[in-house]
Amino acid sequence: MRSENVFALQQTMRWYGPADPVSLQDIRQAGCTGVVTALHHIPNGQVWIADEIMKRKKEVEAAGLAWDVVESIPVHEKIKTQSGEYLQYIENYKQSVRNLAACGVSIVTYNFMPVLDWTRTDLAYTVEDGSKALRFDRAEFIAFDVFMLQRGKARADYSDNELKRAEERFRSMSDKEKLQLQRNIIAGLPGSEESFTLENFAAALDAYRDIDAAKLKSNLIFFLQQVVPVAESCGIKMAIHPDDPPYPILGLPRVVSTEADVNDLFRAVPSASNGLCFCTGSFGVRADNDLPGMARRLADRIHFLHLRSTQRDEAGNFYEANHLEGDVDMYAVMKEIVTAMQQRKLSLPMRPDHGHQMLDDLNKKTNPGYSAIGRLRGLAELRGLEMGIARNLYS
Ligand code: CS2
Ligand code: MN
Repeated sequence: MRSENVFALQQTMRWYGPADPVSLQDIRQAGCTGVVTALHHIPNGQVWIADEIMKRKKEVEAAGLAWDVVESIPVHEKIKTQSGEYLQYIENYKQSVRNLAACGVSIVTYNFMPVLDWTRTDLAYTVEDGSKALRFDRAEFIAFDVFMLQRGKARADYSDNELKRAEERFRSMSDKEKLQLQRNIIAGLPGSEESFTLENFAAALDAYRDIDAAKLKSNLIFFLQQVVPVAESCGIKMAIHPDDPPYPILGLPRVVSTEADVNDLFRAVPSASNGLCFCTGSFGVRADNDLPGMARRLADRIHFLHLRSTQRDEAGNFYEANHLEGDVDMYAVMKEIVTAMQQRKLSLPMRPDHGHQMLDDLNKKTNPGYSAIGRLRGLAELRGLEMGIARNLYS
């Protein structure tokens, strides 16, 4: 028996807009009821005007899908560093939030990672079955930091052993491989709004020379104190995406990496509109993040879910595993989510986050992590897992 009263996940996929090689029809056929998208053509910091929002919304709806979740309205670097015109950028952010609410969009995802959004060293790592995954190789990352970027204080961040391994790796790489590594790290993965060359990257890092974790967190709290009341008054839920990977990189502080970090934000601005995008793949890279426990304890403030898994090793490398494999106990996480939705009496939007490049997609030009078939596989598995758990618990 299927119970009418069970609250189920709203299945979505990210869609990068009209230029995305994955079409709205593809997303619909994957079983989604909605998309998660952003107005990527509007430069970072500018107001999203209602006309542009409505245009996108109508396009999505014409394909039989809904647009409830924005990912992301980027937070301008000047807001993160509290410099220059940052107060104006915060005003612009508020106006975008108001305009989205007026157009019927209800959740805004964003992140507060300095300079770089999500970071990987390898965008086409071949796993045993021949599909391709995104991977973070610590030795290569250190090689980039110490030998290519030649960041002044870099060596102090790593052990002698790590430096030795990084140097060996660097020596063994061809010029082509070095260039590819540099591109992978700083040229900007899909969804990140910034793209750098080696020269302007160093300048971007330098803007943080006097900003430690405490200062960055207080800048984030200031931003929330300004934006959350506006969001609350117009019915928007803000959902911060955690750091990926969830620790400081390249000397830059990162402050949304653990449950304690999230609780600091929730305590500082205690409004339901100050919420979380629970990304299991990002949080899951730290062995000390208890994902099912976080899903349970943070439940009241989780407004959006990114479900995927990673596989880490002792050397600090990780790759994106199949959605039900790897280090994330997806069964335990899903059970908490299904239970929380019944308690809160609501359906949460989710997306399978990234997926492997596989099957026909191996011969196509795809956005790393965002090819259709790998995400369809992840979504289908997650959907089955959810249904099994929900029927077992509630029918
Ligand atoms: C990435 C990011 O890890 C991820 O989910 O795809 O683009 C992420 O969506 C943004 O950092 C959220 O603001
Ligand atoms: Mn994510």
